[in-house]
Amino acid sequence: MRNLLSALLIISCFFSCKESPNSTVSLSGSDWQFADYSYPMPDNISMWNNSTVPGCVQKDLLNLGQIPDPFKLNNEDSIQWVSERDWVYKKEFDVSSEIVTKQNHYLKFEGLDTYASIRLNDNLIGTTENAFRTFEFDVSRIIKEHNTLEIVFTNPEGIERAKESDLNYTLPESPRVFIRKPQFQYGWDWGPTIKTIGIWRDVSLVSYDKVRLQESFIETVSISKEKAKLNAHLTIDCIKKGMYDIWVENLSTGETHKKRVPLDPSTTTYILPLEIKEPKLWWTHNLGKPNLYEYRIQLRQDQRVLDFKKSKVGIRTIELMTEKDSIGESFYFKLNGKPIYMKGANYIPQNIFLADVLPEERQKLLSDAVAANMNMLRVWGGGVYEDDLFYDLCDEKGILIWQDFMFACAMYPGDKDFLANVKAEAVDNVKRLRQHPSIALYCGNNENSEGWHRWGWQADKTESQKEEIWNSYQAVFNELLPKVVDSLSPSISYWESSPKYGRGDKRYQFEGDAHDWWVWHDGYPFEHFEEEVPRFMSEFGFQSFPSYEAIKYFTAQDSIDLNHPSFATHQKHARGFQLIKEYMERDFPVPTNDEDYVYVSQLLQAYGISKGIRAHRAAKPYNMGTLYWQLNDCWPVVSWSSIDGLGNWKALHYEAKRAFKNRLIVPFEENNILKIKVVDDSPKLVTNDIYVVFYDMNGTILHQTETKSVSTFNEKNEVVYEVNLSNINFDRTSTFAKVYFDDTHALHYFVSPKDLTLSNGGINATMIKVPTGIQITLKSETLQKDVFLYSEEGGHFSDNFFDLLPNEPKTLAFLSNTHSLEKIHYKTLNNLLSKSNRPQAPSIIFCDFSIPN
Ligand code: BMA
Repeated sequence: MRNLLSALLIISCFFSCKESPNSTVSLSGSDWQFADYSYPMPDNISMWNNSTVPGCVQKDLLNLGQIPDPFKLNNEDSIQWVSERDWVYKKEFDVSSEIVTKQNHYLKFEGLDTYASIRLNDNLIGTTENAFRTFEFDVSRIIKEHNTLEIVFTNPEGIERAKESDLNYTLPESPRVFIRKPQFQYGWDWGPTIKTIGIWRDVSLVSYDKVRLQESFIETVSISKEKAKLNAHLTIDCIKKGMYDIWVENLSTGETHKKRVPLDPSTTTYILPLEIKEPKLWWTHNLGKPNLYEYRIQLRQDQRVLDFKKSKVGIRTIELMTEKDSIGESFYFKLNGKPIYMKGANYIPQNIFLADVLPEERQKLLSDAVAANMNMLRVWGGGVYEDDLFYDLCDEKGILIWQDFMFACAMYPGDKDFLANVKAEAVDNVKRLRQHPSIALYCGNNENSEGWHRWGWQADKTESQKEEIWNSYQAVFNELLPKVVDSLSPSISYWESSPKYGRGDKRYQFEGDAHDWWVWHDGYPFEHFEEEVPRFMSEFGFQSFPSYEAIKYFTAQDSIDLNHPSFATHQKHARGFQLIKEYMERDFPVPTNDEDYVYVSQLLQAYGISKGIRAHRAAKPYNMGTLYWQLNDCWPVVSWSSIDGLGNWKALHYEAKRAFKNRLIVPFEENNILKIKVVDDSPKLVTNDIYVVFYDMNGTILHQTETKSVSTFNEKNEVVYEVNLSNINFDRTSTFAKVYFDDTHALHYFVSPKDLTLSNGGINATMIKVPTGIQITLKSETLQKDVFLYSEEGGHFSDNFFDLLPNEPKTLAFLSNTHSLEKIHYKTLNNLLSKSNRPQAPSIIFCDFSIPN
């Protein structure tokens, strides 16, 4: 579909006019060819095969059936040869005589992965060595009506080896550090090793006669209630001297600014001051509306539009506040002058085959982030600077982006060529992203500084080698990158490295952002999240198995078999299974049945991570953000994600949705006192009564506390309510407490899930077919812990992995194309804890109402 669209988008012609305007011809599509170009040459280089651009060699070979699906079984291992060879891509294309007669022509490549040399009609027009950059090559003298474009991709290995041997030491994580391409493709603890090669973003031919609007950036200069002052920075390439008109139209307000300018043949940047009266500010979706103003900028001459661009502008200020205070140093964001608590997750590329991500998949993932009440995502440094659509959607949906530069968990070179390459990459990408109101922060790298100081990387190095490596680090992350940000996007803060201090440093808890990997990597219990709360938690996580669908997909089996050999490549963490089991034994029953084990692994992940979220939010304003590791996957795998590689929500995503709501009630125990905090990120003040009811598992009230009037505005976020538990007679294993406040409530259990006394009554389910799927109402006479609904049919449950309270019916939807009621099943912790009494079949009442017309 995507390729069909780009193929159809042959030309962007601007309005009807006599003299033809500038044109952009898409050269993407499925009419490319590719061939193995390795030496010794295959017998017949004319053995060309069909290829699709954007894409990569691995995808093309897969489409041809020449390699097996690397997402399935252990096929990943058998496709490694592909990235060890050289490849050539070819496209023949015609250009209309109208376009060929234009003066200037550029071939524009938005993503070449990575070492490419490009020939047009047998002329070498350029070479590239950075997959993150956009390249333009002047082909004005070469373009014809019939053209042959050829791109040879050299495999990186030889180049990497040569660069490695230039140094008298080995850089940590070499050789990937020498190549500017997505670092996770060299293998990560949640991703396969697939070093793609090919044309991964669009290719086009840009042609014009007189002028071209090369770039536009509308910068907010100042904001008051009455007006926002903006500057439009317009970079214009002119090849024909003359008078031209610049029109800047605000399509949202109907105002147009016009300016006539004399242009000489050169590239000039004009700054045009603009204004918006009574501006509607851009807010994250949880605090207000993400208002956007749409602009159209045109270059005209004699009433003819020669070129134009459109952009959406959000009026907002965003600042990272790092100020010394009595504890250490703050780390929080101010949006439009107001401190804002960040809730979200770390984002990795949605598919290792980057060009495979469909627009609707982007839409879905970012809608899923909003649905889970996230207002920030961190685009992590081992992936890619995402495509324009990603940031457009974040702008529209009111999600802020913490943007890493693409460096992760390694030490990088600092020679002249490398620095020049990185500088060009940073300039390209900051220019591309700076218009987006969603951009909140640029961060130099992920965990490089922590790695250098804590992961033993210095052990085998001499003093002078250490000095050289650290100087290279400084040159990239403390000189080059901050300078680029400062010169191109000065209103956005730059942060050298995430985390600021590793967990071996005492300042971890008091300054900057932190990654808590005591939990998981160091095996600390989840309670550690409550014990050491940092100023901003930018990573913490725990693994779980993905959905049954994903497991069946990669094991290629109809049932769940956790001993299947394909887990050898679909669990990348050496101690992963062992850690899941150890943590499960602490807090949950450990099932012997594989399906149940997958279910409990997801409960465990949700239990641990939501414990962290609650602890972080309860520490507001000391702590001002919590981003868990990780939102999504790049293939089906056992990992830390809350949404699996097939787009299915794990228990964690449902739980994050609850824990990230603007208003969160946090009950916790200290010295046999049940203490309660009410955290509310919403700017609206609410005052209401709070009280707690203690129930047994059948819903009988054991105790109800006095009411107290409480307000959500509580600057220091103190405990607002206390219940002395020694005054109440209750059994910890068979009691739960429900805290009531305004229209929200919270549940509190007094023991770990595995120690709860749960009865094994069944659930009554009423199901009604509705146009969007099935409406389900569940009811039980006893508390049903962690109800998990699932179906063999594809679909999404509007709520899942929840506690069903005694005699409180709950209605939810199964959004699906299917209406087969008998394919919906459930599991509960009750069933697991009293396995011997497990009912043969759930007591589901099917009500097969017909779908209304
Ligand atoms: C963090 C990330 C990733 C890694 C994850 C889980 O450090 O930055 O590098 O995948 O931990 O180990």
